[in-house]
Amino acid sequence: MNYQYWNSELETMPRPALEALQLNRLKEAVGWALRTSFYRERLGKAGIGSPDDIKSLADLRRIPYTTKQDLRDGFPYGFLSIPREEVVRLHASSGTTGVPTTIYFNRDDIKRWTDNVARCIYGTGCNSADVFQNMINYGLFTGGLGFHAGGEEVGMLVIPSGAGNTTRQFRLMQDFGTTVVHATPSFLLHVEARMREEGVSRESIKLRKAFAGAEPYSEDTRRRIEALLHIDVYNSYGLSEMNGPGVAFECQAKNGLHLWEDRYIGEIIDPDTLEPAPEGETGELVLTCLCREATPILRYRTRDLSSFYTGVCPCGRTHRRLRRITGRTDDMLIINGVNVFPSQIEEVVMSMKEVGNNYLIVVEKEGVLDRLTVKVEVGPDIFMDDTRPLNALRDKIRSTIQASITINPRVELHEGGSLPVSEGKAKRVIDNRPKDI
Ligand code: DLL
Repeated sequence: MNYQYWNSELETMPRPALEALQLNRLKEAVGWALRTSFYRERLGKAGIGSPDDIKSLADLRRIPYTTKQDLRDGFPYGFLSIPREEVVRLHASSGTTGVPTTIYFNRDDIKRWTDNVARCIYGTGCNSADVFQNMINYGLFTGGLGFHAGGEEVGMLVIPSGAGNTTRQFRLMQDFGTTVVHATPSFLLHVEARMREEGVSRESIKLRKAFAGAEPYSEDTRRRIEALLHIDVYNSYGLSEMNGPGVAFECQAKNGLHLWEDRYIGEIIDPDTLEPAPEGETGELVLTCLCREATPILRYRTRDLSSFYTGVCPCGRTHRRLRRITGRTDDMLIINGVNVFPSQIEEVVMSMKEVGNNYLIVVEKEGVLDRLTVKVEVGPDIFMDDTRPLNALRDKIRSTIQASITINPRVELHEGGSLPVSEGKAKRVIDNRPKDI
């Protein structure tokens, strides 16, 4: 196989040189972080008052972890390290109780992020001959604009189709000869199913590759999408706190996701002891961002479970490979690519006085897409045979949840005392989605 590199010097850099680069950039990132009062205090307590206190990569472990809660507590501007006037963009992702975490970028941050995504795209064999349809949400979510910019940087013709609108998606593919798409794996399966339903022949589209990410999926699902659409599917991992997509990506060997170690430092820790996990073992991924000045984040606990492959990749890149994410250490759900914390739903439901004491969140597959149902017990003042107030309440719960998490749930109302009560810790979430589709 002819592997192509966006920046061969950086991507195949010998480990000692790569680690020297990481050390320099870590010092720079610590310098950025020390401009915020949050890190001045946190790092100060750990005896780090200047970038020069970082003498080797081993000193990384002296830096305390940063959590999503820390970012929430700092909302909106607590982690901003540059004057507001120098910020050119913000992105945000959901927080546990409605307070989002916000990431700011200056011009150079956007350039570095774009370069990361371009590196990922180019490494799968794409070039300016490709037509790239970006079938993912644009907006505060990082997937849309992140891939859009990366695709343009590679020189592809980018179609900003966004998510949804399934029929229009394959019309666009037919009209413009789309060769590459980006989507969540569940949306890719949905598009394929709709193409079959509507009798769109494979020959009428030129698709040959897809980038799929933003939600967990199995190797079986990858193979299924590849077989159904006759394309190559590449796994794409990222999170808003680390810019969004472009953090780790599969190369053409499709055997693990290269973590771009010149731009991020990755560690795998035991989530209980917070000590490093033994080499090659599964644990929580902790990431340090070396490439964003406006919102520096050091040793971020991603809550994602993964491990590093040992050994080298046949593609020749020296950046270590992460295994497919196998789960999370918190209760965050990813529903059709959208991150949802059960507490966000609880906050809505429990704020309504018409609602009783118990509720249940059910996630299942409907066709290839995820379906969210919220079952809610009504309070004693609501009578189950009086349909008008029931319908009004159902609509109110549905629209308030949608306003909070952007997903439109199915809402079921139940009589007080009829939903299952668990002894001990309440089980509020039932996730019936198969692990392997
Ligand atoms: O999902 C960024 C992204 C956009 C990645 C487009 C890939 C493609 P967030 O909304 O902040 O950012 O969600 C981040 O999604 O911590 C994981 O739990 C999950 N996730 C992202 N990619 C994958 C993947 C974007 N390939 C959270 N496999 C992360 C499994 C993934 N989980």
